[in-house]
Amino acid sequence: MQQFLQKLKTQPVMSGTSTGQAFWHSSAEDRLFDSHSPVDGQLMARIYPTTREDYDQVVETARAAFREWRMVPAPRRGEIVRQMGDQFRHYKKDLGTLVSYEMGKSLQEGMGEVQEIIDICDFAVGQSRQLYGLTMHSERPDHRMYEQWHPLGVVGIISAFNFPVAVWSWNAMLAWVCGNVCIWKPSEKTPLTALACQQIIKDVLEQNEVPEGVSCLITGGPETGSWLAEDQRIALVSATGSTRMGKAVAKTVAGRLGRYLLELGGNNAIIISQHADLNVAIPAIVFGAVGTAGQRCTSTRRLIIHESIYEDVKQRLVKAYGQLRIGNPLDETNHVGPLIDQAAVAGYQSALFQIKEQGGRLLIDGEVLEGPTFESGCYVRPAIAEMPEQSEIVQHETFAPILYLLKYSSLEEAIELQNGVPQGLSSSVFTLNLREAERFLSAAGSDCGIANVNIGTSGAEIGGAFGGEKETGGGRESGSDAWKSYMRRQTNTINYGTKLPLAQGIKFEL
Ligand code: UN1
Repeated sequence: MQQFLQKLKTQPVMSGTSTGQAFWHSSAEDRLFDSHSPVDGQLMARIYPTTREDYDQVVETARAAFREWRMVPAPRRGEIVRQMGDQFRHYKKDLGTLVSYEMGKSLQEGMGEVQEIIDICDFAVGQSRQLYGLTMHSERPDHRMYEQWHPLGVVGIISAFNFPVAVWSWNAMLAWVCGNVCIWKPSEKTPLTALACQQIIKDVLEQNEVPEGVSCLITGGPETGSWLAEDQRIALVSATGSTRMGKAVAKTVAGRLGRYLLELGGNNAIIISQHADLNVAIPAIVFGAVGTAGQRCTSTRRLIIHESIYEDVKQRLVKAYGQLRIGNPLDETNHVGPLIDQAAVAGYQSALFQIKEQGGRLLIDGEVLEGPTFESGCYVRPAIAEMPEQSEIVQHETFAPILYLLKYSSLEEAIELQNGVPQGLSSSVFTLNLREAERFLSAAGSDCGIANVNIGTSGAEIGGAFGGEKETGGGRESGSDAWKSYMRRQTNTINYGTKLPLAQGIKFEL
C-alpha cells in the first residue's frame, strides 16, 4: 500500500490546496483532517484544509489563468487533455488501487473508474474540435447570422465520495476543452484520490506551460463547498451528492443568478416483466444492487416484478445473494466491500428498522459484520426486503445495499410505481416484448434521465448524457451535448451591406 501511495506522491501529511502546479497551505496544525480507509480503518493521511484566505488566492489565480486559457485554441486545449489521458493510462493500476482503498469499492470498480477518466479524456479531445454553433439565414439582405459558444470562466466542481475521481473528470475535461478553468472540491471523505489526480496531471500542466490556476483543488467539508456556491466569481457550480446538498447549492447559486449543474440522488428501479430473460436479468439486478455496496447514484434500489414470476425471481435472488462474498475490496474474489464510514452504517441500520416498522419483510436480513478483516466496522450484509407498498423508506435513497421487492399485474401499474418516487435518475425494464419495451421508453413511460432495456440501472457509458429529473436535479454531464453546460451561447448578426434594414420590417428614417 505504502508503495503506490509514494508513487502517487501522496504523503502522510499533505497540503490540501493546489493551483495545479503548486500545492500549499496556510492553516495551523490543529485544523488537519484525516482520511481513514473503510477497508481496514487505517489512517491514510492527514490533510490541511483550505482556509478562506487560501480559497481567495485560488480563485484569483484561477481568474487570471482564465484570461489566458480562453484564448488558447480549443484543439490545443484538447491536445493537453489527451496527454492527461495518457498519464491516467500510465497510473491506472495505482490510482485504481487508491480509489479502492480510500473509498472501499472493489479493485475492478476502482480501475473501472480510472477507465472512465481515460474515456472522457478521449471524448473531450474529439469534442475540442466540435464546439459547433448553428448558422441561421437572416431575414435581412446582406446580413449573416450565426451563433458561437464561448467559455464561462471559473467552474466549481463539488464531487461525492462514491465516484471520487470519475465525476470530477467528466466535468473538468469537458470544461477545459471548452476553455474554462476549474476549482475542484472533492468529498472530505476521499481527499487523497483527488490530491493524487492533481499530482498525476501536474507534469502535463508544467510541460505544456499551462497557466497556473487552470486546475485548482480545495479541500474541506460542506462549508468549503458553500464558498463556491456563494461566490459571484464562480460562473458555474457543478455539484454531485445528496438532494439535500443540491437544494442548498441551487438556492444559493440561483440567488445570485449563477449557473448550476446538479447530479443528485437516485432511487432506481428495474421492472421485471413476465417476458424477461431471467438469465440476463438476475446478474444485472445483483450487480446493480450490491455493486459498490449500493453506493452508486445509479444503484438498483427497487425491483418491480410481474406477479406471475414473482416467486421464481425471489428464489433466484435469494440463491444468488447466498453466493456473495463480502470482504476486503482489494481481494478480487470478493463481490462486496465496505460502506464508506460508520455514519453510512448507521443509515443502513436505521433503514432496516424502518422497513420492519412499515410492514416490510426481510427475505435476507441485514447485519453489520464483525470479526477479523471486518475491523473497520463498515462491512454490511446486502439485504432484500419485500414491501407491501412504496412506503416512506422506499421513497428515500438509502446509500447502502438494500433492495426492495414490489409486485405488479399490468405494465401501466409497473410504470406508475417506477415513476412514483421523488427521484428520477436511472431505470430499466427487462422484457423481450417489443410493445412493452417501447411503451417503457415512450413519453408515457419512465420519467428518468436514463431508461434502459435488458440492461441494469448502473454502469452507464461516458458517451451518453448522464443525469436525471425531479430531485435528481436535472443536470446532464459527460457525453452527448453535455459540453454546452460549460459554455455560453452568443448570437451574432453581421451586416455586410451599405444599408441598415431593421428586423420585423420596421422603418426608421432620419
Ligand atoms: C454516480 O454514482 O454518481 O452509471 C455515478 C454508473 C457510473 C457512474 C455513476 N458510470 O453507475
